[in-house]
Amino acid sequence: MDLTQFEHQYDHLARDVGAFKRSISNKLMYTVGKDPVSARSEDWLHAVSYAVRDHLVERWMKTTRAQYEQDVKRVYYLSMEFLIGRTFTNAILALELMPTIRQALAELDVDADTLFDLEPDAALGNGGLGRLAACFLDSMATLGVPGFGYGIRYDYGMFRQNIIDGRQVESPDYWLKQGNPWEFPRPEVQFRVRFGGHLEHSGQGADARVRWVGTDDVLAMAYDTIIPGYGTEATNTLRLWSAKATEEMDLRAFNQGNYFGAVEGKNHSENVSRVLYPDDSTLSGRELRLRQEYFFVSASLQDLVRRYLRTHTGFEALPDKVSVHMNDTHPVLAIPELMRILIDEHQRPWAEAWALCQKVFSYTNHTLMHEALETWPIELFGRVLPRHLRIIFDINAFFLTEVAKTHGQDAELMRRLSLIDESGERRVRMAYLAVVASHSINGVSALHSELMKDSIFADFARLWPERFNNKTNGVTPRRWLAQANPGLATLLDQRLGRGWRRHLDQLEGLRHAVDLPGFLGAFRKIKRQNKERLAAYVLKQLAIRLHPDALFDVQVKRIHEYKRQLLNVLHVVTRYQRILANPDAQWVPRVVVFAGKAASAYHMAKLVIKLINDVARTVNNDPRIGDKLKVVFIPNYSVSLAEIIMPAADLSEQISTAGTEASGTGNMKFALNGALTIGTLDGANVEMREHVGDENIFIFGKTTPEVAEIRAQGYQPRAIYDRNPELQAVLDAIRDGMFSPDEPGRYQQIFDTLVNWGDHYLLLADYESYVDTQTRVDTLYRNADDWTRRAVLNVAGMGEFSSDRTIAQYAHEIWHSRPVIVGPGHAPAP
Ligand code: 26V
Repeated sequence: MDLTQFEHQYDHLARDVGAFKRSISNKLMYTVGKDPVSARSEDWLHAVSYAVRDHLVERWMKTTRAQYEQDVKRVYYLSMEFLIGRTFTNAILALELMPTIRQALAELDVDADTLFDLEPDAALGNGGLGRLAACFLDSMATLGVPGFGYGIRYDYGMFRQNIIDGRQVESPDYWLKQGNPWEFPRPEVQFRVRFGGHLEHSGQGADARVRWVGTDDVLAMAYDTIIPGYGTEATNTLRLWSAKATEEMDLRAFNQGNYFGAVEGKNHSENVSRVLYPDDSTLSGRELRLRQEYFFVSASLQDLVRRYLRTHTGFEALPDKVSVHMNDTHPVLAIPELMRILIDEHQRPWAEAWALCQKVFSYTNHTLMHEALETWPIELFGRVLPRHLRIIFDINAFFLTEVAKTHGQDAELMRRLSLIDESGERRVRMAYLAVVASHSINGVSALHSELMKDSIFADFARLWPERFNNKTNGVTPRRWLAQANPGLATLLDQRLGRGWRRHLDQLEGLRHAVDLPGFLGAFRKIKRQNKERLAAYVLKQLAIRLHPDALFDVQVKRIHEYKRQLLNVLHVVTRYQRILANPDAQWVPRVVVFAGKAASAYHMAKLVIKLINDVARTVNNDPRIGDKLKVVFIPNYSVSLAEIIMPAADLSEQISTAGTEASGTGNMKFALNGALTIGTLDGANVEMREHVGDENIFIFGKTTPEVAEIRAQGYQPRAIYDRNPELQAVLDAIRDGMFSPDEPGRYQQIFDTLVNWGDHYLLLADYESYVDTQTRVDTLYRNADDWTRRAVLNVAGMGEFSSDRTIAQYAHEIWHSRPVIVGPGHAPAP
């Protein structure tokens, strides 16, 4: 069914404002239980959410039935994180109901935008990896890929970031406090998840059996959320697990009058789904984290095996009906868990179980950063999951024996390939387990996928080159263009029609538009309005006035040394000093925007936040500077904030050290919204350059091979400091307290890191190239038409970076799944 038919079918609905008014009023009274005269905005939000949700439910049931009838292969996307953001607007757009809902609410005397802003983000993720999972769900539903997301329903999502006296202060994100109208609790869907205990062995040879006994158990209860597709009736399900105690109370304690003691155990076991680990930079190796990983993976595997067995006998067809995709190594326990289920619960022979695993699993790597690679001490692992440790040892023995058959007894090779790291405290290497068990291992950009084969997985890539592949990331155009940037969406609709929402390649059509009279002006006007929207937000939240004519230069992402927010700061200070030295020159006014969270224990990242805020205070209050330069750090970066920030950017900062950012997806969101990129040849920037054209992107800095070469030669940042007086002045100013007069030594450490302690991320090596490129940015910005032309050509080139393209490739090349057909022909049975 094409979009026009689809629109036609829902035309009657789109006009039926009256029906929605009735539905909203009914929901308010009978579901929320409020009288319109006393209803708060939150009550209205819930009422209208339920009214909208009803329409999704119809599609959901249709899709689920069609999936069963067609016995399609299902794709299970396992992820510890789903960074969904808000659901309401997204659902309304998927249903093409925006005008209807606005009208219905207006007639009920309720302001729609006020309601939109009340919805809390579902912030069940840290950053790129979690947001990618959310974009993938959207694309799977849109393409009709029969997909299930499986994850954890954290009570507390990503912490809220407050900035107090320039420093990050975290507070808990209790996103469920008003209730969540989008989820369906499924108390009837519960699985027992076991921890601890010990193993009992019986039988010999083929009859050998292992019993895992004496365990400490938790129940996993399902909560379902509908994932609507766009321009289709197909939907998918996101199933999140919440921990429930196996016993409500310890009755003995209760009867002895120990009421608190009676629920202690319950609280303890339910802690497993309490809170998202808000650290994406280091593995802390905490027991609760390992428990979380096993908790959701065990429930998910039990659930999918049960679903498979409802319509199949035996496991022969499992690989034809089930794909299990692991989003990074966090769900890797799915491998020994499937082995356990097949061997211990269904008495399948070991070799058969292993062969099935290798056909079912696939894995995406999202980082090469050593600190983030997951390994678990064997002592801890064996205490929490003794059965799984045993299975991993067996897999390791089997695998190394196979290797020995083809490669001989090369002890050094065995040591390197082993699933157990034997240097020091013995640890399980989760990434290696993922590689050994998966038929497909992919990276997330062309560069990253190559580096992956040269670095962490080099030995494996030699063993099994055919397993390794690339799937360059993408973003969903529904949220990141249609929803976030309604102004640009309308302009595109006028120029290109509405098809770009599902076929982002159609943006190519903009290439001709740049020469049409009035087009550049119309485009610029929209950008200007988006900048005014952001400026209004900043004024309200931070009481800082931004001039929308200034160049909006934006870096928003997690704060991390490899992402080099500090390099950006070095440029800001350079510019500050240049303006002071030459106040009457024709400066291009700039607003430099930062946002992002630091992991709570990441000292350097937190110090960078403080520095940004100190620089901002100094610069913004310097009367000699005025509107020539403004610096803002916007607190609490989140999906909903990104939806305001991305469309308002002129310049997108993607400046990680070459070879460190696996892909980036913010880079794509900015360009899609008409920002020009200043960036290194890192991650997906490389491919973005190919698609938007070298003339339309500002590339600077050392390349990956140059970075390697510099390090190999013995990098000397101090030599760069000594040779470049302007850089020297900048670093000295930071070190000597120009931005921290109340504590002059505050940034000594930052100076030392860069100049004396090796500058691990090569900021000084890229400084000059970066600052020179920023000057080229100014020059181009002076010519408004030239700038806008290039901005439009960026949008035009972004078709490739739709997550629909990415998911189509996963479906075709990794999962071998086919779309479900949901349409009038498959109307629900009575
Ligand atoms: C790492 C860790 C480390 C240990 C414990 C908890 C934890 C949680 C999350 C992570 C995530 C690190 C990987 C990550 O987020 N990678 C990002 O993935 C994006 C999507 O592929 C990609 O665009 C970014 O470049 C990459 O940094």
